[in-house]
Amino acid sequence: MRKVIITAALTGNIHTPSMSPYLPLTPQQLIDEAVRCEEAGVTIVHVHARDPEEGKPTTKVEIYREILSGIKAKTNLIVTVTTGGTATMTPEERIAVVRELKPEMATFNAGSMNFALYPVLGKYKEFKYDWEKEFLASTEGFIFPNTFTSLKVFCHTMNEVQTQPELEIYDVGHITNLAQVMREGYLKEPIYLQFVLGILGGIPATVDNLVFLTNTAKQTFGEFQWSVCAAGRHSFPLGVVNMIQGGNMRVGLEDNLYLGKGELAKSNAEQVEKAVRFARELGLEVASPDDAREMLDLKGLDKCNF
Ligand code: KMH
Ligand code: ZN
Repeated sequence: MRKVIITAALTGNIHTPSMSPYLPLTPQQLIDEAVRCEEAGVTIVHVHARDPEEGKPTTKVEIYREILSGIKAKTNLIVTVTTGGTATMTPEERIAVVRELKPEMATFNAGSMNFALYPVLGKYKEFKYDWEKEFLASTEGFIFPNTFTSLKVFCHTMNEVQTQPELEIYDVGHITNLAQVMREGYLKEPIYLQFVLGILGGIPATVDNLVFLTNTAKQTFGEFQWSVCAAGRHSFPLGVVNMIQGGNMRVGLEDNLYLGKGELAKSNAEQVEKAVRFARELGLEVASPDDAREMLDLKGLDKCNF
């Protein structure tokens, strides 16, 4: 029976606290969510940290350390740490969390793009914290910078500390970018791709586009393993299509706050339970963290620095 990797992206840096009371914000809430996700059968948790006071995304390595060591103390989960950073950070600052904590996996965003959230401002009238409105509005002028120079900085550190990159592809040109850094010897096989569909600035979330991305990646790389994460209501349908076509699935409140139409998910674990049900209905077994360590050739928790 084929084993499928289910990832839960616990909080991200897109959604803000006023959008859902269930969005985990503090280190303890993130650790508790990871434990609940493991109980629900998840394979990997993807972690962003937030400032515990106001829930604003933070890049402080010490907060990451608290979250990652808390998750390690209570679970056997693989953690994929974000390197998305913030608008003003250099690539060296964005990769600092990987250099310090040496996780098994970390994100690797494969190209520059507009990354806009401002249209949701029309949906929310009141915000709990001042920063939320300003942050969402500022994305109208935001370019997510991932130049070839920064891709090489990310590769350099990840190779050095043996962290497996999860290669985030938001549009078809990002596959070309990865092929180029691979040709130049910076990126090594085996590779793990995450197709991200439905971001305003990236490829729209449709089945045709997912198949197009998968086929283009197959023509470019040959063998690889991959997952999909799709924004909002597209999360479950495209996740299921991807499992059918041989890939893996990511869920979580980072990408989608809902469990079904109009129903907020009360925890990441509710979405994991739903993804596990879909996988089993398709005759797939969900990979344990140790299965995935083997499938993705990861170095193991004992080699992390947290
Ligand atoms: N937030 C997703 C759209 C990262 O953390 O570096 C993509 C993501 C990237 O998860
Ligand atoms: Zn993320």
